[in-house]
Amino acid sequence: MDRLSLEHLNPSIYVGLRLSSWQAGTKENLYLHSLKLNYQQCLLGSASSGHNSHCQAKPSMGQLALYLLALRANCEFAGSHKGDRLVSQLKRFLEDEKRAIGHKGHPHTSYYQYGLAILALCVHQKRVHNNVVDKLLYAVKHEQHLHQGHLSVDTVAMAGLAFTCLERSHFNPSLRLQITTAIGTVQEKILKAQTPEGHFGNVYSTPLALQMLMASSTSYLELGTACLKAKAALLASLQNEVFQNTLVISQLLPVLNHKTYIDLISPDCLAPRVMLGPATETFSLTSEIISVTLKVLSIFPPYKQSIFVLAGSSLEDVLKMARELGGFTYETQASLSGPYLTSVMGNEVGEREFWQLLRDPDTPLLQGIADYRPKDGETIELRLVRW
Ligand code: B12
Repeated sequence: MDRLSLEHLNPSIYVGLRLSSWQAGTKENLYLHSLKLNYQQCLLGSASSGHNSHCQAKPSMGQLALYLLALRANCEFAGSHKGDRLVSQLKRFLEDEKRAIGHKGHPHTSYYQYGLAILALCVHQKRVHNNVVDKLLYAVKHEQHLHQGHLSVDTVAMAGLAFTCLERSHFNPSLRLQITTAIGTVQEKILKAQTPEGHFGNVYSTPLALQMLMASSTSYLELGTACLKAKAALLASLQNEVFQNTLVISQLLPVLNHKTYIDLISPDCLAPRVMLGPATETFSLTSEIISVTLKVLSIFPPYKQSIFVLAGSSLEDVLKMARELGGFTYETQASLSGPYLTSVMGNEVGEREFWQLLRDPDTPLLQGIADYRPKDGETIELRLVRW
């Protein structure tokens, strides 16, 4: 929360904190204030101040949706003139995405952001057309449209949260039956994705999956054991310091407080929360040198190089070192999850392509370049793939 530049402002952090059992006093108000300034300026073109030059990129549909969730987390409705314009913008985004799905078979952004946008409008008691909801219903039913044929637990969980809000709010009454069926389908898919350790999908999709199950379950008995097992697995992961990324932590905090995004329909802003102490940073100083092999086979000629870095360095440190040594270049883009790798050796990603991070032989990493810390002797591959 100390980082108030637009690059780091993250509405998801505010939502997570407000739905947790912790509070950050005046810092929280300042953070929401900065969110409002930045999002209004960048999205409404700031007619009052006449410039929006510090907005590097306009917030995406999903970012606008998260901003609206942040307002609800503070018990505000987007009722003012400015709020109404933001709601209209989000509805327009959704309409465009609906058309993209019609033409290309998938949205420009992702079904994750599509679900998030429906959820955000819903908690603000704003309705969307049946045909917008219909596209998400279809995608959940025919899952291959969601994620390269694989089930993305995060994406179905987000869709499930959106459906649960619509059902609770009695919106889209003519789709009621389909919405209820879809909620059941999502629950089933999440439960089926439970790993032997108890995670739904992987450790980082478990917080959203649990939110979905907790919010939608009518009979706690039926979901009880699976949820308990998942919670135990999460607590174990917490002890092992697996949660480093602020965005995933922000999705986890509500769950630890028995809350979900559905609570934003009527949030309890007076619930007592415990004041957070000052942040303590732990540094592990070491002078041990490790070797990490970096390889890129998606280009010609292929690149393969051993890089020497201090033990405990992140993959981003390895990439920086490789660049310093020469013969390797890369670019990143700031996102709510941290730096996202967009280009390697001048090869920018095209539409629905991404630079996948893998550990040899063929294991996709579960963390981004800033969070993943390779071990001595590891080989990391950067691979340009379609999704
Ligand atoms: C959609 C999605 C993708 C899409 C993004 C493309 C697109 N046009 O949407 C694809 C399939 C390409 C993708 C790739 C990756 N993803 Co992803 N992704 C998601 C998902 C489902 C939603 C993100 C989103 O839209 N958020 C909402 C919008 C409003 O926020 P945003 O910041 O503006 O969104 C952008 C970033 O999230 C970025 N992005 C997507 N994934 C990741 C991962 C990291 C580490 C970073 C820094 C950025 C990033 O793409 C979004 C669109 O521009 C999340 C699920 C979740 N629980 O958050 C996982 C999630 C964020 N991804 C994850 C991972 C691990 C990855 C990869 C590192 C996998 C890999 N081994 O290569 C790569 C990124 C590699 C890189 N180049 O840096 C993890 C991160 C866990 C963690 N500890 O931080 C999550 C939580 C999924 C999970 N449960 O494992 N992802």
